[in-house]
Amino acid sequence: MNELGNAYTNASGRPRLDGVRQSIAAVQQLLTGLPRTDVWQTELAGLCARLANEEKLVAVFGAFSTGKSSLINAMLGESVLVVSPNPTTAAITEVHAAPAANAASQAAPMATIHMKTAEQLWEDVSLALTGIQQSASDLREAAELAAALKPRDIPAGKRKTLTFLKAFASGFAELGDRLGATWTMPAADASRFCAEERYACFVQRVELAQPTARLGQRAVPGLVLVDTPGVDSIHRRHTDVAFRYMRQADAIVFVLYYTHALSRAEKDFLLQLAQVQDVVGSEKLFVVINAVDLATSSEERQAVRERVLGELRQLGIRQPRVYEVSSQLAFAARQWQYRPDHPALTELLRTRLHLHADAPLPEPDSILTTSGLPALEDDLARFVESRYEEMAVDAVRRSLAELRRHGELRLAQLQTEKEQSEAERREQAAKQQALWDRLKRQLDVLQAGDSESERALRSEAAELAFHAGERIRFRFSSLFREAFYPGRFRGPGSVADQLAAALAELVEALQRQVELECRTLALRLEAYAERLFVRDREQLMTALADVGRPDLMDVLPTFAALGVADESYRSQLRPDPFVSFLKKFHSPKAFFEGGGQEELLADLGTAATDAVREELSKLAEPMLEEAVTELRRQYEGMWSVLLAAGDESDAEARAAGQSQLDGWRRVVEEVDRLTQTFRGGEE
Ligand SMILES: Nc1nc2c(ncn2[C@@H]2O[C@H](COP(=O)(O)OP(=O)(O)OP(=O)(O)O)[C@@H](O)[C@H]2O)c(=O)[nH]1
Ligand SMILES: [Mg+2]
Repeated sequence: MNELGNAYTNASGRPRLDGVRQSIAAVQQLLTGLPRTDVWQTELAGLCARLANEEKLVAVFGAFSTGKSSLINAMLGESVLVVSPNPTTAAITEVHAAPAANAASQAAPMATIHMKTAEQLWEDVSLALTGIQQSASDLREAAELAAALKPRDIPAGKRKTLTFLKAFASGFAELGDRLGATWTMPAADASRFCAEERYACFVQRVELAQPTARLGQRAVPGLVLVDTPGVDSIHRRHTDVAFRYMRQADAIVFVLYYTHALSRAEKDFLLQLAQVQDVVGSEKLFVVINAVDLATSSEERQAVRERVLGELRQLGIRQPRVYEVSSQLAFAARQWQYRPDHPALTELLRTRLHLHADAPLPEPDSILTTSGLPALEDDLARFVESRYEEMAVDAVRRSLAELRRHGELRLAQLQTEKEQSEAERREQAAKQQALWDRLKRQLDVLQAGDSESERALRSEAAELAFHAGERIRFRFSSLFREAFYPGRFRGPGSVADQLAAALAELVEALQRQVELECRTLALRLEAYAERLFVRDREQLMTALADVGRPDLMDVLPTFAALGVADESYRSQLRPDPFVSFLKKFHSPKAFFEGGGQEELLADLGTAATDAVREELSKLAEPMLEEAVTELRRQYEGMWSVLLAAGDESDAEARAAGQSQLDGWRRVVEEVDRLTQTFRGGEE
């Protein structure tokens, strides 16, 4: 952490940030009179806005029914989200500490519903149909088809797909014509949009305004708690959404259920998170083992904790933070403070605390501590606030340092211009011309598709795809064993069907791995492209200073995300090419005890790795082309804008030389003064 970050995060924080904001506004004011400072003014205004009201996103993930909604309710101390033993939360629900849009003046808590667009819903529906070997030409036809589906038409492993299609069919008449819409309604009536699948499957996101939302003792300004559907959901869109939150959220809370093992879907989620953290460089995972009230002994609880820690480290999570929590106990303790005579509450508390019917209950605060929730809340609050302040202060510090450097250059430029002889002026002009000629040549090379940056991006993509393939190859044997496990062949049904089901599951697991790796690849490719662009932009700035035109630095655009990391990547891998390998399966006994399993693993492993590599390159190719085109566009933009600006006469700027000199002197002085107060805060 930088020194400045320390100074600002150790203290109470907020009032200091307010002071910083005022000072930045003062610098911004000084810049208004100076030409070509729009970029700086916008940047400083952006910083001020960020300091004033930036959101702090805490996203809660986990498998079905692990207690994600219960945990958020416990944090709120109120029953805001629907909780049930059956799969419940079906749409992303954001609980905003600040009133949601349009709801500010309402007395009752309000909810804003954002519906999926027709395209988004179509993607979900057509994917579900493909999964059961059906197809339709539009949503209406799909709804009719889904309404007529019978459970016996559906393969055994596809029950969730059927549930989804049935929900879609039953909600279509009511909601089909509201796709793409957004509206606000009383939160009390909105729960069906979060928790009833036949409504929720049309919904992209629900925002709830809960002005009292806080983390334990602390009101966290801008706090948003995000409740999500289970990660083992059939909707691949959920995985895309999860990925986006992984990048954007300030903290991720991952909820495990005390009595459940870490499932494949849970591991995939954590694996993806570990890879994202690797690229964005922040460790923001908080793992919660929920329902620890179900522990039968402290040794057992300790063993569960150890196992979870071990698994997390294996998945590449470097500094796992693990919390043992009972959401139910915490929720009951908070409720009990307001309703001390409520018989159901006291009974629940006794059960969860393993107390006899007539035993006295401890104080609510002590129960709350036992629940483990306050420890999580305190750490989360501290983490998101300090992370946010650290980032905000760091951004301010970097902007100011940059502005100061720029001011110095401008002052030097203006001073030189004032004192320059005619001969010197001509010499400068020749240097500038040489730079402009070079830029024109670079632009030609770029447009011919032969630039150094493009070649570098292509070779990086090839390298990344290779490593993605390798990682899946390493994971293959565990994916294989998870699909071809002994229990699978014990039940009723023909061996042929069981084998087909095992293969289908393996191929689905491979699809998920391919998609996971593609998202990571896209993220790494973006990061690489950014490094290229930033490097070249900085070189250009140095060149501009060298030819006496630092004033033009401000027209250089900054890097804009390429967008490839936000796209959906869908693997089309099929079981067909692998079916012939199953002929080697003679009997479960020969398979599991006679070495058949190892043989199939080896053969299938080779074929599957090849198929995976092919699939990866098929998905990565358009991604790369898009990245190349977009990066080229950005280089083009940077160089063209510069060439155009250089052609303008700077006579006007020269004319006002003295007043600009004075103006920039004041800016540099003010920045120095501000930087000085930062330093003062450190002592
Ligand atoms: N014993 C015990 N049960 C809990 C605890 N927290 C949640 N549960 C129960 O677990 C079940 C699932 O809780 P939810 O909060 O709906 O879980 P969820 O993760 O939001 O579930 P989905 O939205 O369906 O993915 C409910 O029956 C809860 O009562 C806890 O701390 N202890
Ligand atoms: Mg839920």
